Amino acid sequence: MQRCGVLESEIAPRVPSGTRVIEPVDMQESIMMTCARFTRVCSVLCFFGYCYISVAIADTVMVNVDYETGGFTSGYTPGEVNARIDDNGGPSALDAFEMSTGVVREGTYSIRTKTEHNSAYRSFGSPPPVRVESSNLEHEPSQYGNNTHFLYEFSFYLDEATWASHTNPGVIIWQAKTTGSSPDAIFSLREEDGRLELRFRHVSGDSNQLNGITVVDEIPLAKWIDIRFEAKWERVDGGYLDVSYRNASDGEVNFTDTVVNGETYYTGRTMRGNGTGYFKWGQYRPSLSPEDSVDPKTRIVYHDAIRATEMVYTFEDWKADHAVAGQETTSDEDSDLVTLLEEFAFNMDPNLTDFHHLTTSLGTSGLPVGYLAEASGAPGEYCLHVEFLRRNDDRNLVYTVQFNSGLDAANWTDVTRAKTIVPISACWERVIVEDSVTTTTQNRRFGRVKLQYSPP
Ligand SMILES: [Ca+2]
Ligand SMILES: [Ca+2]
Repeated sequence: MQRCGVLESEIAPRVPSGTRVIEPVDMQESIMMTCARFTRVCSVLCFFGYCYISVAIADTVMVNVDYETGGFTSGYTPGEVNARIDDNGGPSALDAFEMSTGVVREGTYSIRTKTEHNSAYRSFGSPPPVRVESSNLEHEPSQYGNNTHFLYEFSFYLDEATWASHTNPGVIIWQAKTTGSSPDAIFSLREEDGRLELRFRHVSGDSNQLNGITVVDEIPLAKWIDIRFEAKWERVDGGYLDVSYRNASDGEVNFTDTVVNGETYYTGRTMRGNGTGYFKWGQYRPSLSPEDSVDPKTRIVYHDAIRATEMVYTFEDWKADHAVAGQETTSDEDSDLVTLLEEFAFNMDPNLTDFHHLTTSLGTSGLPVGYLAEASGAPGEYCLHVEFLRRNDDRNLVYTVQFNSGLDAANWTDVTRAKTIVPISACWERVIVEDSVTTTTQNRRFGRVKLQYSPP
């Protein structure tokens, strides 16, 4: 099995020195990059003009439900990945689950669920909420338990006709839970001040109370939304839950933000119950029972690209895989001016003299790059941008971008908010951070990426 943290890359032939990472804009020559070795390496980069491109990406995807087989179980056995149709406790309505070929996030097929104010859309008899859901109930490799770490992904699309009115919908479209216990995490649709929003709720320590945060303020209809949910499941301190999303259907591929406060918003007990954790997707309408209608409308939701990737790769794993287990974080046994920790953090080879910078927008290996680009919110003004690779499978490694008008150690300023985060794979992303100071007020700025590693 491929390990999560390995991004394969190759070195393309050298290209002429005209391939520079710093764009030829007016203030170019006064912008410099520095860091422990930035100043030195930048000039080397511009002289040699190396260009690295990716050829393959490998993650430890434990379950991948893309429906490309055209069936409800997406090639898994019905026991592993399950659409709860009539003969195994699911709804009896024939159109509760359908394969869709007209509305898809990826490939040729997605799954379409429909719910109505009708007992044919119930599951498991009584109690009678309306429920049309699929799950990975018996797919052991993608189940979670105490002290496991997963990235969950799914995409959903709300049918325009059935969602034009959305009073009090209360529809859960994805949830993680242990058998016989209340859910650990829920993505639900609800109305807030006339807007249809996506809400994320989660367990809270010892309490059964689920707290909530808004993930998407106003969900566009007839558009695919991609959700990423990273969970470090822990009964005790050390757990966390991160959520981010993107609107995939308008061409934007930028994840807007980690929704809650940067990296981690919850530390504590994220596991409840003693069962094995699994997840479900589709429609669960707890407030809609045939006997007690709050929202009797028909609802249609599409789901696609449902995945769970185990986040298991650490610096120590990487060191073992590269036969450098005895080396220190600051060592440079391959003599390429890149420390062992930098080789790990930026997907480089600790046994190869492969000093190079990341190729903007394309590369999957290399040291951070800096360049001038137009400032957000200030058309016509430019500022220093730092672009770098970030791995998110070892939480002991923290990346921080800093800017400064000089090289005095006291004046580096952290910028915690990324301008752009583009996922490359489950475990790797391309991050662009911009300086808040533009060339209108400063003609000389420095940037660096600080790496901090805390051994477990
Ligand atoms: Ca090295
Ligand atoms: Ca190297």
